[in-house]
Amino acid sequence: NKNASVGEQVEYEIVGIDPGAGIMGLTKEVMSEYGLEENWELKESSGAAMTAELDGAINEEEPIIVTGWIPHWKFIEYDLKMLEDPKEAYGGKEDINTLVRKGLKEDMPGAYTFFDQFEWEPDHLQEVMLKIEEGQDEQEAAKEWVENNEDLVSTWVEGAEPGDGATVKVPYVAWADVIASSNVVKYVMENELDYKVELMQVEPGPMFASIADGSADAMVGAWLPSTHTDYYEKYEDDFEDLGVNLTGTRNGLVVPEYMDVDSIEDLKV
Ligand code: PBE
Repeated sequence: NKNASVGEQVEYEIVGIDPGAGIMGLTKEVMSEYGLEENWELKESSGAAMTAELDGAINEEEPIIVTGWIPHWKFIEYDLKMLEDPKEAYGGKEDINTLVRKGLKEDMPGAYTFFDQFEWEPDHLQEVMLKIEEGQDEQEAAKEWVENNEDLVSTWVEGAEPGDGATVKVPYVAWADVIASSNVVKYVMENELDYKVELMQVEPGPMFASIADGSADAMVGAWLPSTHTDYYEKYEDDFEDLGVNLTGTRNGLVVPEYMDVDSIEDLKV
């Protein structure tokens, strides 16, 4: 029914992802800032289930609202828009930082140098995400991207001592962006620096906790300053922040282009 409000069309449901994701907490705050907390519901799901639901809706040209973030392959695959957020309740543009455990510099100086120098652009990350989404093996996708971007990659490994086969543990959450970046890190460290990289798939809390307690070595998916504030502040004294590895991320509510809505404010009516 085209005359129904957006809320009625989607039954007042926003399709979210896993409950520990920063975007879930942010979305709850956004809902209360825009006065949506009474009528609307944020459904828990997962990154993969959310994109599957989006895909199903788009195939039927049905209305849907999901939590979304940039960079993400879904913006290449579909015609989507991120709703305007005039109150900047999602925090606007953010960065992704690299966090390492204390003592990494002394124990594995080459790995530390690599992580310190690792930095790329949203378009790069999006290319790798799309290859993986299209079904390419994660390490194959990383390999292909690295081979096409040797100049940039050489700046990451420059001056880094090889690891003589030492193992570096990298925790990651199964969000498309973190899967892609962690796999690129693994490919480069293993093929250009003689490290062995163990990727450990975990929940968001343990991703931060394992760096703080030293049971893992480095993570490349800390979204700051808004998305992961709570985790960051909780463990801040117990890790080393190596700074930005990518700049220009965004969180928001995302709908297909064919929906007649442009701003989060329009959800109120
Ligand atoms: N994300 C992607 C994560 C950070 C990386 C936006 C889904 C989150 O919400 O915590």
